[in-house]
Amino acid sequence: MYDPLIMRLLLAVSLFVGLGCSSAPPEPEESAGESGPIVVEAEAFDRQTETDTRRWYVVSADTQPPTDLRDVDPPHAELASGSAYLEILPDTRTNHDEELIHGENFTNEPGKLAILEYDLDFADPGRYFVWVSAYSTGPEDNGIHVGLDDEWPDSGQRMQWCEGKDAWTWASKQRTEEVHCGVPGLIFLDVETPGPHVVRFSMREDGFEFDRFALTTDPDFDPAAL
Ligand SMILES: [Ca+2]
Ligand SMILES: [Ca+2]
Ligand SMILES: [Ca+2]
Repeated sequence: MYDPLIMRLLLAVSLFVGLGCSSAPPEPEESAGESGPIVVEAEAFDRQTETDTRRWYVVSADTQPPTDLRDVDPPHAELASGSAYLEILPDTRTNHDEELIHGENFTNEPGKLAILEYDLDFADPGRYFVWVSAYSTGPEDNGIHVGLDDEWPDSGQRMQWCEGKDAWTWASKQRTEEVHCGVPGLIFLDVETPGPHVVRFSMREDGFEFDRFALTTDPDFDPAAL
């Protein structure tokens, strides 16, 4: 297991170095929209809860989930950021022919299964769009929910990936009744006050593979810059 404190320190150092290498002069943060994204490694979580049915496991060169938990695809740590990621296991539904069991291998309700928690300090309040880098190999491992503190807002439900199969892929799209592959711009958290908050992710589909996430006040954010 990675020490979350060490991961945070590494993240802080990398952000510092990244800022230091920038050729642009520093600008005063006149609005939240001009501040850079908050980027966090998924495996640097602080806690997980609601783990009786499904839970998140670290996958890296040194750490493998228990082999008795069903997982049909090979590990993908080599190309993950930090060479590590999280996966929800067991993965008992990998395609439409396998039985969908609500509350077990799927849940449309956020905050019910396999909740990850990240203690973050927000310098600025504002609307933060949530981007997640995930690795999907099938049609039933590509959904997750996100929430803030004790709230699971509509704008954090049903993050969805369709494009970018078999690769680590950044996305920020919400699955809707009309658009199953997701609509951009609908996934966000409204942070009302500066200071400490808990960002939380919970399962929608088992087998979800989670590398890192970014929070940005920029509605036109391009994750290719990361
Ligand atoms: Ca898998
Ligand atoms: Ca699944
Ligand atoms: Ca990672």
